[in-house]
Amino acid sequence: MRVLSGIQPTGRFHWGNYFGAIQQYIALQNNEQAFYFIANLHALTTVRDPALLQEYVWEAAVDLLALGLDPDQASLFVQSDVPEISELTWLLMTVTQMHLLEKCHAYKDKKAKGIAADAGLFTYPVLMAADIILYDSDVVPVGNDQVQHIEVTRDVAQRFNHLYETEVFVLPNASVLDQTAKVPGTDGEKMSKSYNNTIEIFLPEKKLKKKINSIKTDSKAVEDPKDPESCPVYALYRLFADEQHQQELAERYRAGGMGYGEAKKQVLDAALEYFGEAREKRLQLEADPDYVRDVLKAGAKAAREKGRTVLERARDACGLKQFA
Ligand code: AQP
Repeated sequence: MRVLSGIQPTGRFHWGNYFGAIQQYIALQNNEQAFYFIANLHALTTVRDPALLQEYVWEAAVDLLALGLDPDQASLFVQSDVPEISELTWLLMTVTQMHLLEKCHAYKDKKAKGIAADAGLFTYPVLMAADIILYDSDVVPVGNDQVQHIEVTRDVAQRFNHLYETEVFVLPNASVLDQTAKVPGTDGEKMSKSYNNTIEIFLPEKKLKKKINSIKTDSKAVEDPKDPESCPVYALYRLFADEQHQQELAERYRAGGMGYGEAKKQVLDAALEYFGEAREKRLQLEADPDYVRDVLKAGAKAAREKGRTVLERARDACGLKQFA
């Protein structure tokens, strides 16, 4: 089974990215082949500062390695280091029907929130389809918000196969973890960089505490019984705690006598412990930039090797004969 996923360097990674996607990257990395990439071409639609984009790409690579991505098992690379992706995007663009893109909710939601939509944002699912198809990917680990885009990928790949009467592209499937497919942010809505409600994984402890304290709750007094199921603090605690600890906290919610401040403190302690090892690993990686660079180079080489074969198949299928 071939696994692939990408993550945008549009800021530092947050708990939603980790529990929705990165956690799966690590769990699936020992498959036949696993490709994980930092989606800097996608990020161009939101990050317009070149120095900042480079910084985010670098931090993304260090974060992923610190969180457990193992370059001996999976290839980690930067999207723009595989130029084949842009050519395949164009080939796919020519078979993508407008109505498929018009109904994509990521685009519709951002537009509804007043975020300016350019052609890059509108056609993002086609670039994403190319990202996936270029490596004959079978499985794409993602959070809930990306499932629709995988459906678009399947539709586009199928249409290409149908139009050119060949099984040139593999049809991928999304892999989604039910429990963490939509991690809530500090306001209870989906945690998302563009909604300004994220809790970043590697925030320094003081800032992390401040962020966790900003999670919105209702105004029930300390002595009141509370409902864990409708509380974002509890939802976030569940990410880190085992079944028994989850139940203990839920009982304390229902019994009353515990304020939200105390529950938030439990989230903080659990998060610090959960990511403790990754924080230490990150410090080591920061001190060894050559290692990180070598990982990205080797990852891009492996990705290009595979990508070239698939692009060749696509070029042949649609009649792009090479003369030079
Ligand atoms: N809240 C979330 N819960 C579960 N999974 C999530 N993902 C993102 N937010 C959540 C998953 O993380 C992967 C990488 O995300 P991305 O950065 O490529 O795209 P994104 O969904 O656009 O992330 P953001 O924070 O929501 O960024 P903006 O605001 O720029 O759109 C994906 O697999 C995604 O599902």
